[in-house]
Amino acid sequence: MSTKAAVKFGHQEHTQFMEEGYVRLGHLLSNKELAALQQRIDDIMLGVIPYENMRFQLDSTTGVYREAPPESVGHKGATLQYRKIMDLEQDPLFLSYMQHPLLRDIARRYIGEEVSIYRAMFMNKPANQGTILPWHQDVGIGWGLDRNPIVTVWTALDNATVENGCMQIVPGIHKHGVLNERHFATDTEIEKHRIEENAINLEVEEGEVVLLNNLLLHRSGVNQTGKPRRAFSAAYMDAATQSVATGRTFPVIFGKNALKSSEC
Ligand SMILES: O=C(O)CCC(=O)C(=O)O
Repeated sequence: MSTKAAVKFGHQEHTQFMEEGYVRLGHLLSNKELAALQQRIDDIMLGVIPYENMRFQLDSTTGVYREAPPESVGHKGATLQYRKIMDLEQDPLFLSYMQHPLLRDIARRYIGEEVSIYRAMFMNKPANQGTILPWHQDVGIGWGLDRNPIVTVWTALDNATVENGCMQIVPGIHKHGVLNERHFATDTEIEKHRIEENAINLEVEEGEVVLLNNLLLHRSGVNQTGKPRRAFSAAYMDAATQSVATGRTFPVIFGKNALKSSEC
């Protein structure tokens, strides 16, 4: 895929990623490529492009995380009210994006030659809806992996603002390691690390790509606007990473047995 701007990952980006646990990479996609991904995800939600083996979760109607319907394999009906869709590596357009040369360079730098993907995930805040996602890190026993991934690539498919439920992050918190093995931070941990005082809003433009350390604490709120806030997030990890429960490995994105978008 071609790039809209000269995006690079050099010393400055590496240093910010190390020090703050995140770095804004700019726009990797041309307007046309972004429009194609936006259209594709809507087509998947509406069942125009059917994927029965992906995991789908409808959004909550209350905004409360624990009240969102369960996520399970299979389409749940033609609607734009999805909260989450996983396993998007099955789609050639998303797979091709995940295999962007810059993302390959970043994966090579932090992970190595053989790289798999834990969850190629659409994260949606439907218009005037959305679910509060509490403070959490993308690591720990709750993730069920035999090692913690380090690198997540989060891409805004729409402008993300405070009004529509952009992510909030706590720069530098990754240096404290795993705060809670069960995924969500407790009130005590939030207080101890002065999370609310140190949090910043990650407002970004559509198409912007953010590299996140999986140890970076983040959260997001509801969407109070009449338009969706769509995003795509994928955790890149060592292809040897296994599920603790089943021993299975995950779809390979770079390396010897990497998926090919033409085969999907
Ligand atoms: O997009 C969001 O609101 C949150 C995304 C997230 O938690 C993730 O990518 O790990």
